[in-house]
Amino acid sequence: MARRWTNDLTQDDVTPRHLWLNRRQIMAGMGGAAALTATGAPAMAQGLEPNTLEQISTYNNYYEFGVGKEDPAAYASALDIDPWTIRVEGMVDRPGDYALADLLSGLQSEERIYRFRCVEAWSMVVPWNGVELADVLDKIGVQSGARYVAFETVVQPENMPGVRSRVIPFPYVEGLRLDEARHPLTLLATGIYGQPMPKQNGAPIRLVVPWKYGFKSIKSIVRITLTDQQPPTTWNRLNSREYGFYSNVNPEVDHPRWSQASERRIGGGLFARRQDTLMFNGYGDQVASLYAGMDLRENY
Ligand SMILES: Nc1nc2c(c(=O)[nH]1)N[C@H]1C(S)=C(S)[C@@H](COP(=O)(O)O)O[C@H]1N2
Ligand SMILES: [Mo]
Repeated sequence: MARRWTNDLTQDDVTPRHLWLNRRQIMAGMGGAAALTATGAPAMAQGLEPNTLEQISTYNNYYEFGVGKEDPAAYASALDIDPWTIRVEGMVDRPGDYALADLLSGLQSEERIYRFRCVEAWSMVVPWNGVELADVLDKIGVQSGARYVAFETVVQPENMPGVRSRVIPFPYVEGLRLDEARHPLTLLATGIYGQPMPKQNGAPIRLVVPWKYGFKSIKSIVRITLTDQQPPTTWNRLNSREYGFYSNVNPEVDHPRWSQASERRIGGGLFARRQDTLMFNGYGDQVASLYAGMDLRENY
C-alpha cells in the first residue's frame, strides 16, 4: 500500500484503472459514478485530474534530445538504459557504483499524483511511481556535515542529438538542499501510470520535486553526490537572474520575461481558461516551513 498525502490522490481514487489512458474516457467516467477522492471531495475540484500518458509522454523538455517539445518523444528511444549504474559519492557512508535495482531494493514503492509546473507556465498532473528520495538517502548513509544533494544526468552523445549540437552545456546538473531532498514529497520516480518511465520522461530514474519548477526535476540520473556546498545547477549557470537555485513555484514572483501568476494546463484544449498558479504549486501546507524566515523574492 503506497503512503498517501492529503492532497495527493492515487489513480484508483480518481478513476478506475481501465479508464486511465484516454481523457475522453476519464471524463465519461466522471459523469457517471462521479470520481471521488479518499476524503470524498471531487477530484476535479482539486484540479488533479491526471493528464493522459499520451499527453505526458509527447510534450516534454529534455534538451539532450533537442529543444522542441516533440523532440524527446521523437529521439529518446535511442537512450541506452540497460544496464543502468548510479555513482553515489561525497559525504556518504556507503559510496559506490550501484546497479539501479540494488539502489532501490527493499524500498517502499510509492504512487503519487502530483501537479507538475514548468517555469515556462504550462502544467500537467502526473501519476508517478517511485521511491522517496529520503529512503535512498538513508540507504546510502548521509554523513553529518552534508547539506546538499547534487544530481547529474547521463550523457550519451551518440544517442542524444541535443548533446551533439551542444544546445546547452551537458551534463545537465541539479541540486537540492538536504532538507528539501529529505522531504517526503520528493521522489525518485521510475514510472508513470504503473508503467516503466518513458525514456522521454527521464528513464530509468528521475527526480520529482512537485513544489518546484519542472527544471529542478532532473532526468536519467547517473550520479548522486552529498556535499556541504551548494551545487551548481544547469539553468542557474546559464542565466542566474532568470533561474535561481530554489526555483520554488511562486505566483507572486514573475520570471523577468513573463508572469508566473497563471498557467496553461496541457490537454485543456485551445479555449481553456488559464489556471491560477498556486503558491508552492499547491504544496505549501507541506513545504512552506522549509523556507520559514527566508525572503522568497531574493531566494528565487
Ligand atoms: N536532463 C534533463 N532533465 C530535465 C530537463 C532537461 O532538459 N534535461 N528538462 C527539465 C524541464 S525544463 C522540465 S519542465 C522537466 C520536464 O519533464 P517532463 O518532460 O517529464 O514533463 O524536466 C526537467 N528535467
Ligand atoms: Mo521546464
